Amino acid sequence: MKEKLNEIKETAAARISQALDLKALDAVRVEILSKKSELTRISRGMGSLSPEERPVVGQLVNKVRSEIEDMFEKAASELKAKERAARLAKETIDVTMPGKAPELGHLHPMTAVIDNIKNIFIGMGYEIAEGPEVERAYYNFEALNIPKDHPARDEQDTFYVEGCGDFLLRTQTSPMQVRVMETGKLPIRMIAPGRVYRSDEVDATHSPVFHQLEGLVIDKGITMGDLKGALAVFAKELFGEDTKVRFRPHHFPFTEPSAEMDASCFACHGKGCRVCKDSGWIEVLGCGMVHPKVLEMCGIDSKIYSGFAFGMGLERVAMQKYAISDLRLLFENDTKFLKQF
Ligand code: 2NL
Repeated sequence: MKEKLNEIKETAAARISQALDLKALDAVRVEILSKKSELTRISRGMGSLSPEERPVVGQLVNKVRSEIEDMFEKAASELKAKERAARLAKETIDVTMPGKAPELGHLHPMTAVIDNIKNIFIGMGYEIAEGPEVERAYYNFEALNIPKDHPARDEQDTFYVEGCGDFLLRTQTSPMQVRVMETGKLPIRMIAPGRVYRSDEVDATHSPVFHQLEGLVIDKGITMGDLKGALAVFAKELFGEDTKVRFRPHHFPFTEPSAEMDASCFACHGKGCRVCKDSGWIEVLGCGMVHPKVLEMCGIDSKIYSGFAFGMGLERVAMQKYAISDLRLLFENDTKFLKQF
């Protein structure tokens, strides 16, 4: 019996040492220790032994079983350690490998210019008013002293909402200023930036959709001097401290008198270059004193209040600032172009 048990123990040791992984070891465990194994069979057969033999053999069987179980435990922990070491070796990360740099985005040049101009006027105490791009024809034209037969309406004739002649895509941002004047809250110091629409063919300087920014200041005693002062400060903030401005007489239906403002060229400081087309000046905006008729139509007493207004095309400002020669580049969203800014 003793030899038999020794043989079982040796077989177990040999089979365990052959198991190369935990799964194989489990299979060996079933073979050696399960209910159908030889060892179990010996334990079961103890009933046929004499009362003297029984405790001796029982002790021996239990000792062998416990020794075999210890061997399994030891082998299992060795195999576990081996498998873990192998997994760690396989999962090693080479921290010296070059990484994948994430692509960083940035503001579109139009957004950058709009933010820049908004911030200049916020700094001077102006409020920002934004409103509908589908507008009442009355706010877009009549309230701005552009009646039905006015020639300016041809130039700006635009996209009307079908079957609803009273609504159109706004051709300028002035309707927003009319809306603010109509609220009756005075004084007013505001800018209205946003998209506007004209029925223009696309070329290097035209687009049926573009951005405008208009400003309006209304209070008692506002004069052309206030207009010139405010816009000269704006030009310095936008183009640089040494920027000079000049005003040329002009005509707009909604202002009287009206003017256009040029700024000395920020690129060549007036000497003449590609940016200013050799003139030394760049055209920046249109402006004027708000027409008394416009004030009255918006419910403001023109004998007590006066004001100035101005408007500029923002694509043009962006093109000048970044020396872009074709407006279409600002709309095409070609990342090869946009990456430069
Ligand atoms: C330009 C010129 C201008 C205005 C816009 C305005 C608005 C109201 C009353 C009076 Cl509600 N004026 N806006 C005034 C003068 C010029 O824009 O060349 N824009 C691109």
